[in-house]
Amino acid sequence: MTESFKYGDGKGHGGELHQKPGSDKEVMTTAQGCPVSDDQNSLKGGKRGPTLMEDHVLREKLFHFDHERIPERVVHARGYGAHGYFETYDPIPELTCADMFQRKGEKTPLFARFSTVAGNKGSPDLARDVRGFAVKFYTQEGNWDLVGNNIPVFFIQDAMKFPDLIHSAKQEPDRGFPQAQTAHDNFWDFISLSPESIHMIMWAMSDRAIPRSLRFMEGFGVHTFKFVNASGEEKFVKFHWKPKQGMQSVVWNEALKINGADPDFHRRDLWDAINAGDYPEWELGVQVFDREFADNFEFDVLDSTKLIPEEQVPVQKIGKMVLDRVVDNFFAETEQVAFCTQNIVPGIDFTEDPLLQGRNFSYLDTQLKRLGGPNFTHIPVNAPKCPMRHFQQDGHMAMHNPKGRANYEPNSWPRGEDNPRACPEHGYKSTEEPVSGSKLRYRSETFADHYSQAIQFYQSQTSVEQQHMQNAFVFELSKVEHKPIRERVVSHLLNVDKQLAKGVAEGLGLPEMPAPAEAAMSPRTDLPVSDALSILKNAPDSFKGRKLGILATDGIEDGILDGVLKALKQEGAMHEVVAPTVNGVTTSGGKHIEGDQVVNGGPSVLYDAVLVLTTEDGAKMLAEIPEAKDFVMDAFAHQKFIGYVDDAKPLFEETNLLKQLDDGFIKLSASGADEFIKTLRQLRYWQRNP
Ligand code: HDD
Repeated sequence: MTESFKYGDGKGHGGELHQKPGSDKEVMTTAQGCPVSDDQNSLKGGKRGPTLMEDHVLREKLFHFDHERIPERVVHARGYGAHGYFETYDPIPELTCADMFQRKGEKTPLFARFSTVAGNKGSPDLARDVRGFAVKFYTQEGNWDLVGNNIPVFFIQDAMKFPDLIHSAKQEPDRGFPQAQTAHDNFWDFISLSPESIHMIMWAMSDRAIPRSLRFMEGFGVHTFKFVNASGEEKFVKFHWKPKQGMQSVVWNEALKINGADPDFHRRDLWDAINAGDYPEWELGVQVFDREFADNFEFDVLDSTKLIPEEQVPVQKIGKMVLDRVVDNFFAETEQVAFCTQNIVPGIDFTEDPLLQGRNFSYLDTQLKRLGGPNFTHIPVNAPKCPMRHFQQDGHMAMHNPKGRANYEPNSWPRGEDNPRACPEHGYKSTEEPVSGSKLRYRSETFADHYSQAIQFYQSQTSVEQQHMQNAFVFELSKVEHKPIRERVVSHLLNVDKQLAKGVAEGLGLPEMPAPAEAAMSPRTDLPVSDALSILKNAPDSFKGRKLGILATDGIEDGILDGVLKALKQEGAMHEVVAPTVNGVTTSGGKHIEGDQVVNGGPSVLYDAVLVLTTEDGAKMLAEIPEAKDFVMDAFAHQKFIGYVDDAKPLFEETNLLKQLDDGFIKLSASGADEFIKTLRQLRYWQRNP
């Protein structure tokens, strides 16, 4: 709904209207404004019908309902958005004349949308998938759309291959499944025949593809762009979003269970955090480098399957994004937002990256299909917040056609707001770039190294992360039915890491090791480890923004509960009480604590850590409930910290955990809450190997 016009406020198009008696603000009307007397019964000839064609209220209601859906996005259909602002740190006029970076502390409004790629609109949030990270900045010189992902590289080097990549990743066309997952033959067939995908596939099999929260992931512009300053000097730039909340992912078994327990896990988390005033923030960082660096860099900076390690070109933070407002209406904003990579502003320019050039066509084109006409820029979430003056007119759903007589150039009518002209001095100028050469379909030799950065990525992970990757390959390939495809993937892994390939081959029970895939260039094994590529090496030292699940029964000690809740609040963390009934529990002191979840509705996978707060009788009762047993056994298997009181032991005994109490179990006393929360800052007890 637009900001200026709300249905039924009587201000539609001509200011205040005279209100008829009885037509107060609560009276329902048709879309034409006619008051409705009954919206539950159709108009009939006789009490039992037939229904009359004359019923304009029924016809309008059904007509509109029949047309509620628009085509979902062909990729990134499942997404969630929020409003916020970008705050500029120090001005950077020496790098770019982009208006939003010129004034310290200035706030630029923005809309961000996060998404999974492969799944349809109703698919679960915790699919193993790349996450879209798209931001629309409403700058004073037009909208800038930075349409990135949570992974800094891409599967393919040329936009020509995009439809093939996506066809292979989505449901197989004959059977229409699997949904929202790449664990199937077509995807791995394509990957195994496209060595350029191997670097990205290492990322996709890493924990990056199963983030704990949209708030806990990095974002990347992926391509190399250009910054241009007022004197026309240009530099290359890569964009990074760094979450102030720190990075965190789930483990795969947890992801599978979250999808069942709460398919909306990520969107609910973002909604809850913003509504609770815990606004997520990301710093925008730039890697800026010149042509000389680009010419000497090991890889082609126009190749989107490569990154530039932060250790080689540091990330300079230039501002931060704060998401502080949820949408009023999901469809109006999140569904209708139309990101286009071609939306850039003076001070920023494209490079010849062939993936980016293809995207610039595809996004504009797709919005026409999705939103039904060329006037999607009139939809409030897409409309720039700066003045717009042009001669574009008419078309479907034109909400504001230009005023005045002039609608063509050149014209001799008086200049003014209604009769604008192009301005060579201040208008957008593409950077000058000499272009020559024969017309040809070609992949540059400088794009030919497909394994070196895959090796570097793998070597930069901790052993826990490497193990997760190996497990992910085994899981995905175990769903592939055609054995030669499995073998072909392992043949590529042999070029990345022999141990990894061996582990995957063993996990799949391959009868023999295939020969390594032929490589166009011999892979480099000497690229230095880049710590920035690991999640765990950069884990936050805080439980802020995380959630503790408290499994509670009647009669629990007030002192312990109060201490934990106080310490959580101090840390900026949240909690939920999981109780035998959703009515909650009564403490030994007689206090009533509301339940947030009932035991079979709040499994421990929904929480970052758990606490079992019970009495001996309570624990015995929990020991009889299968879901309560799963609660602690899953928390244990997912390497979570488990707080407990001595009385919880019958539940641990029943689940065989009593023999396995390790340092990830923390016994709580009335004074131990602060220590407990401090321990939770480590987020997982990785030493516990399931
Ligand atoms: Fe794309 C949507 C990110 C390559 C064609 N893409 C889309 C969205 C994101 C990305 C975040 C969702 C935007 C939203 O929330 O509405 N895409 C990327 C990244 C890429 C990339 C980071 C590589 C660096 N995409 C890419 C290529 C093409 C497309 C090469 C086509 C040549 N992408 C599309 C699209 C979508 C889209 C079909 C679907 C819906 C939409 O655009 O608005 O045009």
